[in-house]
Order: sequence, then C-alpha cells, then structure tokens
Amino acid sequence: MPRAFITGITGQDGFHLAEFLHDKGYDVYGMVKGQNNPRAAKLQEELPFLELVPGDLADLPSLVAALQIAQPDEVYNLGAISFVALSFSQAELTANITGLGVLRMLEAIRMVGGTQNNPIRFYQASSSEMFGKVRETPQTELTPFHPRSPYGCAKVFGHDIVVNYRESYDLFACSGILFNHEGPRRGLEFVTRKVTNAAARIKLGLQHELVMGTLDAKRDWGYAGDYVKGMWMMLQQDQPDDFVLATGETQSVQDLVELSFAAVGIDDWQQYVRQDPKFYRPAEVDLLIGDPAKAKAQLGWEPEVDFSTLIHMMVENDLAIEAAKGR
Ligand code: GDR
Repeated sequence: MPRAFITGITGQDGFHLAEFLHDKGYDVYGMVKGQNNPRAAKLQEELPFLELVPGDLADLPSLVAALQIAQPDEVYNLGAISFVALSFSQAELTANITGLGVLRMLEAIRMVGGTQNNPIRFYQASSSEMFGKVRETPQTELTPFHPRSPYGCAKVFGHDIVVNYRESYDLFACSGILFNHEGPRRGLEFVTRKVTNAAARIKLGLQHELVMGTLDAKRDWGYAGDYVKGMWMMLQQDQPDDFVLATGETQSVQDLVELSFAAVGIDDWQQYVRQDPKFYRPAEVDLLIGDPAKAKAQLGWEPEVDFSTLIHMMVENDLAIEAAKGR
C-alpha cells in the first residue's frame, strides 16, 4: 500500500485529505504536535485508521524522526499558522511555522529520502494570499506576488523554497496555489463558517447579532473536499509542477452574508449585522479570483461544488449542530 504523511492533520484539509487517501488505499500518517493534544484525540476517534506521529514544524529533528517512522511515498505539508488575522499579532511565529517550516520539511525529506533520486513526493499548501494586492485578474501560476500580511509573506517564502529545492536537488516537489476552500469542518474564526454558524444561531434564537469586519472584500470560495483531490492529482503527474486550484468565480463577504441569512429564511439581514473595526486587518486583500485552467488541462481537475451549494451545505450543518446543542 502507498504511504502518505500529512502535517496539519487536525485542520479542515487534513481531515478531508486523510479520508480521501484512505479511500484510495493509502496508509495514512498524520503529524501532531504538543503534549496530550485534545484535537488529536478527537480526530483519532473520527478516523480510527489514522496513524498519529509526534512532530513539530519548528523542530527539524522531530520531522526527521516522524518521516523515519512513516516512511512515506508522499508528504503533504498542510501545517501552518493559517489564520491571516492572527499573523499580524504573531508575525514571527507565523514566519517560523508557515515559512521556515516548509524549509525544515524539505530538509527532513532530503535526510530521510536521500540526496540522490529521492523517492518522496512533496506537496506544499501554497495560498492565493500570496497574490495579495493583485497585479492582474484573474490570478494564474504566473501572476506576480504582492502579499498583504505576515501570513502571505511566509507563504511566499514557502512557495519559493519549494521551487528552489525542486530546481536545485531534483526533488519531486509541487506547490498548490489554493484559493479559499471551505466546508462544514471549517474553524469558526474563518469568515464563511463564522457567518453560516451565526445565521443558524440567529434563526434558532440563540444569538442576536453578528459582528463583522469588512463586507467589501471578494474571495474565490470553493469546497475543501474538491480541493484535496487536486492536491493528490498533482503528486500523480510525471513531472512536478505548480497549479492554481480555484473556482474562477468571486463573491463579496456581503454576498456570503446575504446568502447565509436567506438560507435560513431571513431576508432583512442588515437588522442583525454590525461592523466593528476590531475585525479590520491592517492591510486587506480586496479581490481574489483564480484561473484554474492549467489544473483543468493538465490534471483534469475541476471543482464540483459551487458557492451556493457550499453555503447551503454549511448552513444545514450549523443548523443541525446548534439545534442539537439546544436539546
Ligand atoms: P482569508 O480567510 O483571510 O481569505 O484566508 P478569512 O475567512 O479569514 O477572511 C476572508 C475575508 O473576510 C473578511 N472578513 C472577516 N474575516 C474573518 N475571519 N472574520 C470576520 O469577522 C470578517 N469580516 C470580514 C476578511 O477581512 C477577509 O477579507 C483564508 C485562510 O484559510 C488562509 O489560510 C488561506 O491561505 C486563504 O484563505 C486562501
């Protein structure tokens, strides 16, 4: 059986990817950090097939040890400080984990897989946040980067070091430039889940207002389940390369709010929504829209879930969760 090793296993994408690879017949290893990590215990209950291995992206020897245990054919580096807003207040930590963590993982792969004909295939979770203050629309694999947050800057380093190691050491290393991807497992700190959860709670009478940052920012939002398939497809190619995964459509945060409230039968959403500068970011990414043409042509990848279906799926999930809590 092929073996896969995933960092960031306790996050949304880690869950979807682990399920996807297990269904494909992989032995799946997930790296968890910290002592007695409660998220790891919960995940192990949900995915009993998963082999959890200790390790930390801040600690190179631990990455080497983890790879020696897992002996993977494929490594998926999804681990990061991934919340853009937090990266402004914890910039050094973000640079260390989200940026230097990629370098450490590449070095660990060279140590465990060898400096010649290294058999380990590597996937790096790059991000549309690298485009930031966009230089062209839509954004492609060739669009120049202009990151707008410490998170975006760290992701640019991660992306560039993957390309450099591929060119320098002939590693099979790919970078997936993924636009926002969401779903019922999204953390409540991210805007889609914050809004779908609030709409559900307001509908059920459990909450009376939703406090937001900007409503003007536009994002290209897809479904995480579609995107993890694209990650795997990148590692099945003959040659390593970089790919944008996106829907090719964009919506504003206000569109998201309107749709989420409409999904629970509330039309006068303005009555419940208030804006507070504490949710504004020091620098904002105003508009993202990706062009997934290369992924479609070379990988045969296409998103299956559209924005409206995604938001309805998330709202239904939140209604069920919140109603169950009330009982
Ligand atoms: P993003 O996701 O920064 O695009 O990064 P997020 O959902 O946090 O923000 C999207 C947009 O919504 C605006 N916004 C708010 N955001 C949050 N979280 N909370 C609010 O109350 C709020 N009000 C308005 C934001 O300012 C922003 O414009 C995500 C992450 O998953 C990254 O890790 C990933 O790399 C990129 O997507 C692709």
